[in-house]
Amino acid sequence: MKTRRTFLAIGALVASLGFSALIPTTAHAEMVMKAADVHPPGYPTVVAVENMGKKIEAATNGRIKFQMFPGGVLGGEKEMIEQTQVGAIQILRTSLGPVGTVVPEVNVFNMPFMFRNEAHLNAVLDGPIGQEMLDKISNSSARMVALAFTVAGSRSLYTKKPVRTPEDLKGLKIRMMGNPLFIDTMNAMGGNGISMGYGEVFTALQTGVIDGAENNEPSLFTSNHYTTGTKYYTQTKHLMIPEIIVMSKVTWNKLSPEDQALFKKYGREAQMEERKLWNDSVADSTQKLKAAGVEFIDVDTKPFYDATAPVRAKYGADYADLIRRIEATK
Ligand code: GTR
Repeated sequence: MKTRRTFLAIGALVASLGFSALIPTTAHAEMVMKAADVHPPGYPTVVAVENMGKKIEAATNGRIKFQMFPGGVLGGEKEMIEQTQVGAIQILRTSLGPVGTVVPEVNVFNMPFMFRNEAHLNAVLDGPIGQEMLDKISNSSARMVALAFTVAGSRSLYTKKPVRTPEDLKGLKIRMMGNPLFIDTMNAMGGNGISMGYGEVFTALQTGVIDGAENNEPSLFTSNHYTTGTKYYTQTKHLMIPEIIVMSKVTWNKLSPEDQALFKKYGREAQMEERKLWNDSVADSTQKLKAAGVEFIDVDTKPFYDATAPVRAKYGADYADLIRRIEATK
């Protein structure tokens, strides 16, 4: 009798609130995952993760969905990694740059001039070495499960004065991502590496705290850094750093094996989708940067390659076998 009365009461409440609002679509509670990225809406990585979320939502009948927090609203990459580790962020797309401070082996991918070109990088990421690296991150103490890679082209220098040789970098303060490897890289290339979060670079360029930075075309364009007077974009292509989509291990451990498999499957699809979006985005932002007066300077990269040999020797010392396998990848 009591149950029946409760049932009727709930029925009346449902009717007064509108039917769909209170009727669960499945037997399980809904899980809304916070997904985060430093890049703005529309950026290839943001779109790829959003689409991954839509596929997962469809495959689970709305039981699991993503809520995207783009544009670094949840913090810089270092802070977002920390939040992911404790489970405050569930899905994160981050460069491997700052991950190298947490999982040292990742620094092999972060070394200057490690990959011959983008085709070489893609072959490494899509093959067994890429999978091993994802597993390495997942099995490390980093408390994140690495689901897939995204790509970010190559990073070149942008400065207020033209740079053509390592000598031209002398005395210039260049912002690098937070990882000692990158400071060593810039110092070896001839400049002064300054570690700073992505979100602070615009003001630092504007106020002259730094003289330049380095990044790929879509980042240079969408961050508006080029509007601060850094109109020389020197094609050093010194870093080709992969990125990853990770899930907090706290969240991962709450999922059924079936749901975990869905994340791996749609993560891989996001990897492939982002790559297409990426190529279009590079073409589009290159054209827009040039139209805005940014000068792309072609340089001989050999002096920069030679200058950074000690960095590869230092960070690669413990991983000679892995480096040999990467170099042998066609
Ligand atoms: C971008 C990358 C971001 C972030 C940024 C930076 O190319 O996609 O994840 O690492 O560079 O320089 O901080």
